[in-house]
Amino acid sequence: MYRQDAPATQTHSPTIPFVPSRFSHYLEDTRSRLPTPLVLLLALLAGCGGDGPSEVPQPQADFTSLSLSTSSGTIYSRPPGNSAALTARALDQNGQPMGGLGTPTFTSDDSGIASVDPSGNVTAVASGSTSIRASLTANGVTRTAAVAITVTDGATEATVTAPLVEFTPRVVDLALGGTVTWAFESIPHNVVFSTQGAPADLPAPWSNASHSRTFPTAGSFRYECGLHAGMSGEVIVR
Ligand SMILES: [Cu+2]
Repeated sequence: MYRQDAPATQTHSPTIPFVPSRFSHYLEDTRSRLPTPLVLLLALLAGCGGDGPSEVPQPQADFTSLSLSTSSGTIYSRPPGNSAALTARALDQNGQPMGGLGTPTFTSDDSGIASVDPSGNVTAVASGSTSIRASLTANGVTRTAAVAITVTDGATEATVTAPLVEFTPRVVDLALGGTVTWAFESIPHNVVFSTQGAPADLPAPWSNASHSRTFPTAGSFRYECGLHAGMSGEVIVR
């Protein structure tokens, strides 16, 4: 009957005006933030004649998000490559950077894996995965961002091939005490280290075979092929 109908219409009626009113409010906001060419022209004309500071209307920027320079990254547990610098930018509703909102705070979910200083410099502590978070409160709102950080010791074993006249990969990242195997195909090559403290050379040219060297000390060890000028590689041991 009548009392049954009334609640049914009332259930819907509050939402119908609610949505358009919010929407039109949003449109109004957007319009006021985006100056039309006419407004800009008027502003320029006003600026020409005026002797005070320019009165170009500033679109209202809302602090909408915090953006980090990367969303994920891998660093090594020991140098080189054991740190990374993160930068955080405040962005407005159009994705444009906003200045003057202050400095974000950085925190590490697990400082036993990676630490972070107040400037956003991340330093590896031990192998594992964690997240570094940035947070900035400005204009009454707090925005956060996170980056997934992996800390790795490097490989304990690596293989370098040379199907043509290039070592592949040219640079090997090796964990301390790790082993590199050079596996050559039909083109003969050799391995002659040019860094002091490197393992013994593999001077005799060989093909269709492989030879290994273990790296017990940390450092960057460069080597060359004595048969092909400019054919060089590097083993970075951490
Ligand atoms: Cu070679």
